[in-house]
Amino acid sequence: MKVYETTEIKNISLLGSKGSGKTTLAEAMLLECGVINRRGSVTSGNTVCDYFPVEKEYGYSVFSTIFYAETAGKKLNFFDCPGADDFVGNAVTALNVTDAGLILVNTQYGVEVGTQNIFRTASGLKKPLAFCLNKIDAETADYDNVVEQLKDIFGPKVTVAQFPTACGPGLNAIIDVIKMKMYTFGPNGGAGKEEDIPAEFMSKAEELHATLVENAAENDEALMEKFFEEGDLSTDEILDGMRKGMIDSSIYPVFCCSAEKDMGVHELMDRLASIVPYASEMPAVKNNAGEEVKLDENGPVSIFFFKTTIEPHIGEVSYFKVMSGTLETGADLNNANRGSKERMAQIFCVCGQIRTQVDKLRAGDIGAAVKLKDVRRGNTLNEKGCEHVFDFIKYPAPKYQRAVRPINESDAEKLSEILNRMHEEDPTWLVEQSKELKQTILSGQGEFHLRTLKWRVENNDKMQIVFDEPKIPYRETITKAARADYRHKKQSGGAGQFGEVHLIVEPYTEGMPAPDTYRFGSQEFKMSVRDTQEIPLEWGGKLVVCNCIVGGAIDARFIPAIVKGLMDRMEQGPLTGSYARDVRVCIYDGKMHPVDSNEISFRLAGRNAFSEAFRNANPKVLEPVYDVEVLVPSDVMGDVMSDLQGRRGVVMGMSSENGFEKISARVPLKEMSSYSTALSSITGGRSSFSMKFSAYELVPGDVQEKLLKAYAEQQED
Ligand SMILES: Nc1nc2c(ncn2[C@@H]2O[C@H](COP(=O)(O)OP(=O)(O)OP(=O)(O)O)[C@@H](O)[C@H]2O)c(=O)[nH]1
Ligand SMILES: [Mg+2]
Repeated sequence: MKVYETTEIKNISLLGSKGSGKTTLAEAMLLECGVINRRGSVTSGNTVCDYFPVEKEYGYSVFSTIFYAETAGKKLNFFDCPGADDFVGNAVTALNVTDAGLILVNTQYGVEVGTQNIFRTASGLKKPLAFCLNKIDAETADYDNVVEQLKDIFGPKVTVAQFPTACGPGLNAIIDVIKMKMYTFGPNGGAGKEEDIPAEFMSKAEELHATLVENAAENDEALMEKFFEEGDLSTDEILDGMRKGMIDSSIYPVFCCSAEKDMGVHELMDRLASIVPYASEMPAVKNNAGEEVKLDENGPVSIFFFKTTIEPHIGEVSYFKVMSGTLETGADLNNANRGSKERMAQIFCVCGQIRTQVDKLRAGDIGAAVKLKDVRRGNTLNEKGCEHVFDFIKYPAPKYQRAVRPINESDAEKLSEILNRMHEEDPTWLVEQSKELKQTILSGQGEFHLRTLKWRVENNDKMQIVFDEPKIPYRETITKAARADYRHKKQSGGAGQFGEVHLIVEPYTEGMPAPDTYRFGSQEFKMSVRDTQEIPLEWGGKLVVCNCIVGGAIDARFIPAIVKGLMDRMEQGPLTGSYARDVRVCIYDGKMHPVDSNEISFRLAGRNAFSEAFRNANPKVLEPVYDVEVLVPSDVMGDVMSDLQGRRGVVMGMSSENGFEKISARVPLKEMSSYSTALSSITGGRSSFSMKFSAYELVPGDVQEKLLKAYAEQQED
């Protein structure tokens, strides 16, 4: 295989809603480039890109698959990304290492929520984007209508570059308004035959051509001038203008094809080779030290591993991008993250599972290595003397959680290993051993996402696992001041135990004034603070302890033991056993015994005094509340709102965004556990949502009662 120069490499993500035809298009591209000579299909489970058993089983992509196409003297590296929102992590990775995204739209359905979501993700990363309207051979495809929809939603930068002469099963020609030519196809597709545009399509083509030329020229003064003088531009000038416009997203070209019939695929690849910006034209990536790292093939060798997988029959495969320099077979590199050394004994270019060994890969290129010694996803490897570390991929927060456990308890340790390995492969699967909830919590992007993980554990690792409802991390706090004394006294045989603690508890808020005078009934308690200890709690909030002991009622050496006693109860709140937070305690009096006082006595006295005071201080249970954002089509907006209200949600706002309604609400976590499934059934899958922890808030009285009752019953058991 030819060694491609940096200026001949273009990296492109294939994006779009689930089922829009990305994997099918990839297969057609590979056929066009001669990588395969018989194409597979997603339904038969024999495509190059969907090669994992789980993908064959389900009939959709779960992972992004890398392949390349050599066309028009260029090497186009593609990432076939899964379309389902649940697997968005793959698209995020792909977008971060590619220079542009091609968003496929299923012309049968038009713009879907998945189209919108990926558009938002990609444009958030400032990636150049083009659209490809696929499935124009389908009975119900209406090309012009979908183009109008694209313009309505994504604005006037949407610019038609091609259109079919007729959609539907009779599809046999596409008109390209860049070159002003028609391409006709035989029944088996392939490269189209270039012909003149027939008279009946001429005026439509000319009109679209004029808009295209204007939009392409807009970003280049020289082109603009020429366009004004001559009223037109050459094909090369248009392509050049389109490429420049792509860089700052001032144009979204629209192409079309039938991936299934392989019509327009050849022409699409050819145009992409011209209009996708060169990596060197895009803003340089910064290393962790904030320095821009130019894609210089003569620079020091630095490669970034963005993905590792365990592949059938091979084991670990690690994928990387050459960030700088020219990587050669046999290079000795340093792993900047792990401090280890690694020899790149073999390097490959890949098309799914098909690997081609190469000698060199230049800056900007994508490669793979197998069975490396010590390389994890996210690692940077450098040649001697180069110290880059890259960490530029930011993944979305999880929005679906389940507790997970093996059916066979003795598998617990093995399961934890498996889950950590799965997280290595897909960073949007998060695993946490929650000490608080006494559960292993698995978080991901949706039910679908976790279901594929379960499938893989059960089928690849042969371990049966179950998902449970995750417990809710409630908190406890108090809402008024209260006072309590406790004397711990024990006389049994030898040395006795004695400790007495008097304390006041009150709600703690940041910046509150120092304690002064408290009144309980007719009694007044005046504090003089000797010293204050602020303890930030691992689970959020604070415990603040003021030592207000006067006249040596309790020795200073016993204070730490009392604080330990308070912490015992903060860790296991008196109401429901949940963590307590935001309490200020003034220890103001007590008693010691010259012989029997010791640490354990004061720890117990502190713990019990605190429990009693806490119960008298109008204690409340707090629950985590999340900010939830839901995107839905307007026709189901009412149903989605009433469902949210049924979940104790408070709607904070509504707005329209690119043709969809966006609802912002605050909803308790307890009510969100089955949300992704419920939302999907209300909207027929035409929706998406995100959620982010907001704050702890008091639970309503009836909910608190239920929780207290449940805890009391559990304690009795
Ligand atoms: N009629 C028609 N069907 C197509 C075309 N392209 C893809 N399909 C069919 O659409 C279905 C989905 O295609 P895929 O290639 O799996 O779609 P995808 O975008 O990779 O889907 P995900 O990986 O789940 O996001 C398959 O049954 C394909 O055969 C096309 O151009 N025309
Ligand atoms: Mg796919």
